[in-house]
Amino acid sequence: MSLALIAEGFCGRRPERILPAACPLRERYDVIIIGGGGHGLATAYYLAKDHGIRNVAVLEKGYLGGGNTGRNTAIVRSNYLTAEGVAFYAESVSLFQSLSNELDFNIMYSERGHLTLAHTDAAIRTARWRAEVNKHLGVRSELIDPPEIARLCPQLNLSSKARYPILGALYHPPGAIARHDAVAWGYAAAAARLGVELHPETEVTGVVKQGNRAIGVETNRGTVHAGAILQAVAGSSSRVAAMLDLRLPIRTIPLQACVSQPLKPFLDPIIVSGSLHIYVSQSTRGELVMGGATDPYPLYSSRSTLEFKEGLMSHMLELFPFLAGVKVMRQWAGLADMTPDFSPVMGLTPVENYFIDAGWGTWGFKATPVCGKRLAETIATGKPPSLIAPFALDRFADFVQIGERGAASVGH
Ligand code: FAD
Ligand code: PYC
Repeated sequence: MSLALIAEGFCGRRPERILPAACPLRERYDVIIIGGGGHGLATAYYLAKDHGIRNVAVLEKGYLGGGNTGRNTAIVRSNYLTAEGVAFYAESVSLFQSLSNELDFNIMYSERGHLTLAHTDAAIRTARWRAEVNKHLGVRSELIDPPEIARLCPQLNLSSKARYPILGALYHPPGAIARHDAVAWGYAAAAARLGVELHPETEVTGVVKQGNRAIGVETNRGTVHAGAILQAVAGSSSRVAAMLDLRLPIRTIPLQACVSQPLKPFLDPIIVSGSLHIYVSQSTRGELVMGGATDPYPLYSSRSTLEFKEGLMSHMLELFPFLAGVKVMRQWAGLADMTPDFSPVMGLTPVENYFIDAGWGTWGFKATPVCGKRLAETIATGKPPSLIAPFALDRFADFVQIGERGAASVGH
């Protein structure tokens, strides 16, 4: 430890505030964003920065970033299956790569490479399919064989005697992890510097309408009017949409995750196994960040279960037998809003001036920057740009779904 650091500890100076202190709610804003997760905060930032719309309030019922943004396993990638999905997530990866500089906030972006293991012929076929779609759209992904997997991750159990031997993998070099809280704080701080108001502990309890037009929200701190409203509430999408009698094609299912005690760094790439229902990366602190399938039933609860942990650990040991004896340190859960096609819902709704960002299931952290940027554009211009137009709510009525189930890292 340097002397300067020790001296700093004794000088009694308080750290600078990252976020501004609380302020009263105004009677009206140009834009109200319901939900202070990464998506809501990013949208507020791009509204102010790209479109000069600064009279914006983000209303968050708890604390900023305390929802799924602070609960995810922070994996960023664009190795999707459909052309619409690949193009959309590729823009997000590109925005993530320069986000620390853009926000002047270190989001600890760490490019690790992403391996989706294939244990069956069907999984090899899907991996090849994804690799071809990715390459066609300029995204680096390829199908690799076990010797190449061993070179990238020598610690993996590649024995042919394993219960599910590894036959190959989809390798996606740009796959990365980031510090999820820092993404929320970085967007919040940058938005606040541009004049956006951030209101934690402000719960939206109703939406005020005039005919078919949304004109404001009711909150636990009173009624506030707005020129436009965006709902970006992840696991609460159906409940908030119900305030306008809007039905969404969404089921809400808990998704759990956990971390191990810190270990000496040994795992560089992110590893996903669909057959074993497990994914794992090693954080910069040395903890193994692990998750698996969603819970087996819809539920509004973020409790953790022993059943999940036991299943996950037994599968971890099939991939990394030498980890027997390592302890799990923390376990938690978030609420995944699952759509039938495993793709999000973004853009206009049947209610005028009411925009939606929902259906982020188990895959929305990686979309935080692109979602914010393109929804800000949608609100500013009144028209969804071509990158997000395919993800409109009315695709379910028109039967033009964007099937991404085969590219979800999480089992279902
Ligand atoms: P949130 O961060 O949940 O923000 C929504 C906010 O709305 C919340 O803070 C909530 O309090 C607030 N809110 C709700 N109702 C109201 C109301 N009435 N009034 C005011 N505020 C309200 N995605 C990936 O891409 N990669 C991953 O590795 C990954 N891993 C995951 C692991 C787990 C365990 C979980 C649960 C999810 C994971 N995800 C992952 C998905 C990802 O976390 C989410 O899709 C993403 O965080 C959604 O961001 P958001 O800003 O929309 O939601
Ligand atoms: O979408 O890559 C992902 C993911 C990994 C874990 C949860 N979601």
